Amino acid sequence: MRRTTAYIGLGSNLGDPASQIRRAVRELGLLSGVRLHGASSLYRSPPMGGLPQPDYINAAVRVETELEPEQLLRAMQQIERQHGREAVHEHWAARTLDLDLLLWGQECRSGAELTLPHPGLHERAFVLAPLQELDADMEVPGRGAVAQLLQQCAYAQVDRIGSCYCLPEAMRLIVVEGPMGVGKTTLCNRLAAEFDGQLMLERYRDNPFLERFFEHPEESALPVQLHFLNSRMRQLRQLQQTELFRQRVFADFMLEKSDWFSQLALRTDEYDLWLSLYAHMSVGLPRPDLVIYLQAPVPVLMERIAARGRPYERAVGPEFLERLSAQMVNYFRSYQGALLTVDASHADLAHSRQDYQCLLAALEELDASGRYFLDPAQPESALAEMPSELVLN
Ligand code: PH2
Ligand code: MG
Ligand code: MG
Repeated sequence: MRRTTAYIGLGSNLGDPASQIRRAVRELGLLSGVRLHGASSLYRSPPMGGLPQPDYINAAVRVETELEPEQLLRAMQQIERQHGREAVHEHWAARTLDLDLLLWGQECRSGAELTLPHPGLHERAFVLAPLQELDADMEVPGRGAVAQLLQQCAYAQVDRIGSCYCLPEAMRLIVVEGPMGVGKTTLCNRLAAEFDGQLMLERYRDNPFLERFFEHPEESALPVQLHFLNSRMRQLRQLQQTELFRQRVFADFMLEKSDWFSQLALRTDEYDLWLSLYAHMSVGLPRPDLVIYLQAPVPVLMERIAARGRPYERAVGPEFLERLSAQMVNYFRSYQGALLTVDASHADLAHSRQDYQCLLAALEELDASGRYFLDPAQPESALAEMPSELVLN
């Protein structure tokens, strides 16, 4: 079956525009012969066209479709009708939902029912900005690069107001965990930008004992672990004292990380000392509302570590990574709390918009106590409840 990449613009300025758009995005993804590959953020702009009416919320989606342009258009019109849009309305009047077929492959045509690319596309920032977000290098057939069109645009006023995806309100502290090399920090950064959250990142470079550790591991293991523990706890305390989660927080570590590493790195007598400090210092620190646990096999981790070339990571060998991974698997097997285990061995959450989008869609579905499993590289397999007897990795 031939598949074509198409882009659809969404707009609304009546009722609750943001939720209309979000709902329509889901509905487009459920059309048969259509697969959702990406949704832009939501953008607000003043109404173009001169009629006095509320501001618009706009977005765009990228789909892969087996449908011909006319078929896709009819399916889109069906969704518009389901959203209470009247079939006949004043030109450019306010509307609950407007779906425009912007691009269908490289198709260029002009007709009464359908013109491709969409005739207004190249001069409207509220269309170009979401398109550029979906594909920064996009070329609009017959018009040129989307980035340049956006710069030249007359209707320039458009503001990103937030993600097209919603996180459950109660999820204030979201932790991305996983072994070194799996992509925690990158994902964390991406999520914080997506949801306008605050970042809380591990400060491993500040650990003055780390350098010596690689030369004399026996001597420096304890101070290394104590420094990490102290630094992680301070960050969590600070969070608790100052912001108290006014903003959502995305962290690339959880406190237990200290324990996983200490168990591996310390002698038994050292670990006992470390543990007794840990046990009473960790009381009362904020707990994650959700842990996104990224997994990948050790060879994949080694490859990614080699590619990013951080010296302290390079010193870590495959045996250590095996043991660390096993430690985490063991910990999360009996973890109490919302947990999304993500198979990151084939998915590229840092670069693939589609894989990342698959994760965002999954996040919307979570509830506060569930255990879930997701493989973004298998888009057909939706979010699954985690089997109770799961063998991870
Ligand atoms: N759509 C219109 C008319 N005017 N203005 C903005 N800002 N956004 C729209 O989507 C829009 C509009 C007719 O489809
Ligand atoms: Mg329109
Ligand atoms: Mg329209």
